[in-house]
Parts: sequence; C-alpha cells; structure tokens
Amino acid sequence: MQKPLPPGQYDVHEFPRFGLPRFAHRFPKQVDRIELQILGDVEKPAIASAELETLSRVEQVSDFHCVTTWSCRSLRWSGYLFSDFLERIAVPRARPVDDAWLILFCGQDGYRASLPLEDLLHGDVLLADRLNGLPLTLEHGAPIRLIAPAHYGYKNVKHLSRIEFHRNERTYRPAAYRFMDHPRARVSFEERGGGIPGPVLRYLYRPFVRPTISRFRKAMRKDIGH
Ligand SMILES: Nc1nc2c(c(=O)[nH]1)N[C@H]1C(S)=C(S)[C@@H](COP(=O)(O)O)O[C@H]1N2
Ligand SMILES: [Mo]
Repeated sequence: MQKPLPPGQYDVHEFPRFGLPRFAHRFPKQVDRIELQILGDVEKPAIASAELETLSRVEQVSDFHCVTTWSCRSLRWSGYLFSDFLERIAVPRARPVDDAWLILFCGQDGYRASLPLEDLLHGDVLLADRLNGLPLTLEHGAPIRLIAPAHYGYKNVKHLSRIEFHRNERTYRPAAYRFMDHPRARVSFEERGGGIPGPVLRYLYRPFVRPTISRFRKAMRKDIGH
C-alpha cells in the first residue's frame, strides 16, 4: 500500500526534469567524476571525491514532492547517508566550526539551497548517485545529488559540487526569490515558501507545472540532443 499524498500534491507517472526556468539550459560540466568541495565556516576547506566510495552504500525507495504540487512516487535511490558523509568525511577533513547549523548545497549549474543541519541527520537523507538501478542521468542530477524526501524538491540540489557549513544565515542568497524559499520546506507541514501560506502557493504554482516540464524537456533536446 502506498502512503497517501501529502497535502496539495498530485501524482505524475513519469519523473520529469524540473527546476527554476532559468536553470533549464544549464548543464553540469563534469558528470563522470564526483568532486564535492567542503567550504564555508570550516577550519580547513577540503574536497571529497573517491573517498565517498569508502562509505557504505544504501538504497532507499521514496516519494519526491515538488513545491509546484507534482509528486513522483516510489523512486529507488542509491547512494550514501548524509549523516555518514558528515561524520566520516566532512567533519574530520574540513573541521566545521562547532556552531555551524546551516548547510548550503550548490550545484554545478549555479543552483543552491540550504537546510538546517538538524534536518539532514535523518536516516532518509542521501547523497544519491543512482536512480532505479542506473547512474544518475543529466536529467536527474548527475553525478550526485541531495535526496531529502521529507523536504520539497527545491531543497534536493542536483549536480552537487559544493557543500558549505554556515553559522550565519545571511551569508548566502537562495537561488529563487526569498518568498519561494522556506528555511525548512517540510512537505508534511506544507512549508512551500516563506511568508505566504502553503495552500495559497499551490494555486500560484500549479499553472507553471506543464510549461516548465516542457521547457526543461526542450532545453534537453536542443542542448544535449536527448
Ligand atoms: N542543480 C539544480 N538542482 C535542482 C534544481 C535545479 O534547477 N538545479 N531544481 C530543483 C527543483 S525546483 C526540483 S523540483 C528538483 C527536480 O528534480 P528532477 O529534475 O530530478 O525532477 O530539483 C531541484 N534541484
Ligand atoms: Mo520544484
């Protein structure tokens, strides 16, 4: 039995490439090698690459919920637990300051989003490099992306290239307008954006779903030939 959909969501049966319109034509340059910079309020900036493979691989089936109201269910991700990455690689290598509480994720396409460290310690938060048994494609975040299923899709940064530790919230800007970025964006509480109630945003966002999917698909066809 499937879990019921969270408030305001509807099912799509094909997982679309999606994002903010201005990212439709931006693609990652490096897809066959994972390179994660670890920066921000750290004692020693570091880069994690092959050492990720020393972490235990985990598989997870979860539902993906975009803030614009579409959901794609039962996706089978594989990768590394974020908490494991933190404990075994990021903390010992980069030594973040003790009061860093906010993590900023940046993609090779310039996209970025943040989540409180506390939300990232749950056992369902992954750095995922495989989907449904295959390496991540360009559509879905090659070579590695964040998967935080309890949070709206816009926090699930694709094409990860940089993870920053912060003690101060104002040291970065979100990729979207502030009203579109809720600090936690938990799907179960319908935290779609900052300031505007979630149920109101449903109606504002829904008309953009189809045009955005088609824009991202066309960009893929034109730029990459897929
Ligand atoms: N690097 C990057 N990550 C991103 C985005 C993006 O444009 N670029 N869009 C976000 C949004 S709004 C959503 S809904 C999901 C979409 O993931 P998908 O393209 O795998 O469906 O990625 C999120 N992460
Ligand atoms: Mo989204």
